[in-house]
Amino acid sequence: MFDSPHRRFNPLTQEWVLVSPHRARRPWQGQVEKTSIENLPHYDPTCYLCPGNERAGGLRNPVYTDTFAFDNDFAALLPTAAASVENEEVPILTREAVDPPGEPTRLDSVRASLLTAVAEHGQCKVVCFSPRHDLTLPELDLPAIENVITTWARESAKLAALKFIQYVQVFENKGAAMGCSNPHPHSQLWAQSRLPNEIIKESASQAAYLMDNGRPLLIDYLEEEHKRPERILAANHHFTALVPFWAVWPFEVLVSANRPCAYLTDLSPDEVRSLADIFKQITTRYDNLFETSFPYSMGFHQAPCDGQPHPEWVLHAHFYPPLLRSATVRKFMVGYEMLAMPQRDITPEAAAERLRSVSSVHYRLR
Ligand code: H2U
Ligand code: ZN
Repeated sequence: MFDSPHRRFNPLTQEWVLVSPHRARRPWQGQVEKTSIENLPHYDPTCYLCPGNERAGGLRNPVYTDTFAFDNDFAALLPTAAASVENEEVPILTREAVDPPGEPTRLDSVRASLLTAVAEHGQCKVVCFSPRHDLTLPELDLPAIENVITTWARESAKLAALKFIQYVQVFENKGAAMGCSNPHPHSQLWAQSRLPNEIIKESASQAAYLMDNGRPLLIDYLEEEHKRPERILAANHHFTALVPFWAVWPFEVLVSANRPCAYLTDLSPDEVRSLADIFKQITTRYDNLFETSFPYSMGFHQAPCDGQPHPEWVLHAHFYPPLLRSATVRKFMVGYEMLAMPQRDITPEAAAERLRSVSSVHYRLR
């Protein structure tokens, strides 16, 4: 069945993807990506993220020695019109102020008119992985990756503690192909007062599944996948990495906790170590696939921080890389994908096989 065109269902988003395996060999004469610059300096005096340098907003970075978190100078979300929530002098906006009593709090329940707009408040942070300008995640050693994860957890918790925040998105855009503005290894946190689209979908699906089956959706899914490990890339006691059955991007990867857990802060030190190990393995295999610094957008899906328990939620990360065939040929989500539904040629099983077949030692460290 998987040799001919078929559709697969994503139970997290309740959306379908079209798979056309017979098309994987079609010729390509379109755009090729530039390969990334491989020889960066340890320190770049013109980089706005390097230690001690001045940022675009005029503030100066400290001479940091491990991770470094700061308020985004060009934040997409603001706590109030102009104030920073970290400034104790300024009154902090509360949920009540954002959502006056009696007002709907979620976008899915806002259907007042055909022209609907509601205020969105939030805070955006940038987290640098390392003072080194030239090291990406797979090139960091395990303790450094653990430190990145605990920084994400700590910064998420600080943002989630703000009364008006309902959700914290941790993500990394890596590589010029993904619109990343600077090769200095960094990630972002966007915290906001209402749930974003993907979280509305995943929340509803996971809650409904738990209600119907008495078990979390992703726990059942992992059990199913572990029966026949054709899509599994790496697994340890606490986490599993696989190309999901319903993957849209050619080399999409899902990294899921093996137990229900809502937030990055729920992870024990052992679990953080396990997650760092899985991250290092996946990002190393990515880079080795085309012997290039593999671009992607990656991010964690944590439960909403709405003060409610979330037994349905299983903390996970999605990796969405754009490359298809080589370091220079990417997949475009255009035409049919924009107008109808996502479509892929290479099967998730074939993608997993290719990722498993490359070395687990980074090509630049060999
Ligand atoms: P990317 O992860 O997509 O490269 O974005 C980098 C972020 O860094 C971007 O959101 C912020 C931009 O607003 N930034 C600063 O906060 N200060 C700066 O000096 C430059 C970039
Ligand atoms: Zn730098």
